[in-house]
Amino acid sequence: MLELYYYTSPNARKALMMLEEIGLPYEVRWTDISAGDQHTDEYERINPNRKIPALVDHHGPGGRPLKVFESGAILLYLAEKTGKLVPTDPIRRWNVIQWLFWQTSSQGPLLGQAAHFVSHAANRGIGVEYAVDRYRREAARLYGVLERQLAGRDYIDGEFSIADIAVFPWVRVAKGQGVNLDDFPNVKRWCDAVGGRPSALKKLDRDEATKQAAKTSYYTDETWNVLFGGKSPAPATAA
Ligand SMILES: N[C@@H](CCC(=O)N[C@@H](CS)C(=O)NCC(=O)O)C(=O)O
Repeated sequence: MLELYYYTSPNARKALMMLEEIGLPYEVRWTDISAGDQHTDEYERINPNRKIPALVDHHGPGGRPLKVFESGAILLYLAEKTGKLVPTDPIRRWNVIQWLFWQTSSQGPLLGQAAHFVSHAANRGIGVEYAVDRYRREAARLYGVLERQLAGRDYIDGEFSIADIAVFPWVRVAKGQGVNLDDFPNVKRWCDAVGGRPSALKKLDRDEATKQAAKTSYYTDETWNVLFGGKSPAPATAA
């Protein structure tokens, strides 16, 4: 059995989409990061970085249980476990892996900062002009990289793979990063194609976990402090 520690955020959505794609049975363990669920001792034993997503495979390699954190590692683990969505040809395999690393080390973190300064901080009246300019520019650069890679290709590696699953959840929220997808026609076409898959998040958005998240007001004073204010609730002590 697979357990996904999940909250509706781009990094966790990658893992959810992958689970839908591969079709193995899984259960969602709702982890409300806006309430500090990631800061318990129990959760730290699953993800030492105290972030979502995390995956527990009770029948991992050799039938042994395995805990996996970091969304990129989760995608690669599930691809290897099932032989799906990562090519076997070594040249193509490494192409997919390098785009996966590009996503986890550049695209995700920098677009996250863009969204933070362009939208989340700005909506709270926190104006940081330099940061907004810097991350807007970097976001435009990253979308340009993706635009060029998608020229003449349906998907990042030609065929749909974990690279697309990693990149998509951040592109579908481009607006909040100050990016207009009309400026990146290849990316827009690709985003529509990925968003139209049966595993797509539009459909997953109807599930119970996501409905719960929609009810949560993400950025009240309290949730802002938990997520960005360095005021995490004190971790519960182990029993
Ligand atoms: N590199 C990590 C990043 C995980 C991450 O930043 N998760 C965010 C949600 S997208 C989170 O758990 N935030 C809660 C917090 O910062 O306390 C991954 O790709 O899994």
